[in-house]
Amino acid sequence: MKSLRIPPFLLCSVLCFLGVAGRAQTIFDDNLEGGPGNWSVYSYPGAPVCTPLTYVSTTTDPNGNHTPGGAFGFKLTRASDRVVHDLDLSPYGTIGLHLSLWYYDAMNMSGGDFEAFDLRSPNNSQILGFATRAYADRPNYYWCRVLAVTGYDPTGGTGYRATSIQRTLGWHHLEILQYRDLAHLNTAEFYVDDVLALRQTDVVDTALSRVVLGLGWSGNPSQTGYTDDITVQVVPEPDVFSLALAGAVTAAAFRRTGRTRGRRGVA
Ligand SMILES: [Ca+2]
Repeated sequence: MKSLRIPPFLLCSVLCFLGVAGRAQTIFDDNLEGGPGNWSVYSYPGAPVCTPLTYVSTTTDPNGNHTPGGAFGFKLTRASDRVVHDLDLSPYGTIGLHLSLWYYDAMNMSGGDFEAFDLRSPNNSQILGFATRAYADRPNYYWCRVLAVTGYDPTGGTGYRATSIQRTLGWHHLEILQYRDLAHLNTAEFYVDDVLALRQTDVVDTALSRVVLGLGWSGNPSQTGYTDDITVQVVPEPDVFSLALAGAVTAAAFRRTGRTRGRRGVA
């Protein structure tokens, strides 16, 4: 049996392609060790006036940092605390995003203590987020937020959807994945500590370029958690990559086969 010889340039191209497909591209990464300068206080016409999250260090807040070897993070205190970071997506075209952040849940179960984190469009037409709040019917569970859906909305317009993942004291990894490839155009996934909290498949497809930390609504009494290590990556488009890769491999095989057949024909 003949071994398939792949030209070095093609092998390099395929390996490079696999590398791109297998490694998500990070477009924002903030462990808050360099200060709070990446974040600005949320401001929107008609919205309540917001306040900044408190930049803390472990000298005053032992639970205020998640970064290994680091010392700084954000503390959520007032319910009006809310900051944003706007992403420049112009170099990327149509992409989905993967927001990863760490959240210290202080397990404040008093009514109205409410911490929220989300990815959203700058005009607030779409919001994909997490919330922790002591709702009367699910007092210690995570909630996910999908504001705009193409199907029936059972949330009464708030977008808050219950999960079955219980809150516990301490640091937790919250992740939101927005897919925008054609095969998953309306899909978003939410994970808590690597466990799927919600997969929504009727999400209105919208470019999301704003990261929001904090509730920002003083109708609630407080926020009492911490957040740190906020990262945004481009969501690989598996079908597109797979199709392209399959196409490249098929093309290589076809060229190989074509040459072989040609040689046989000559021989
Ligand atoms: Ca930190």
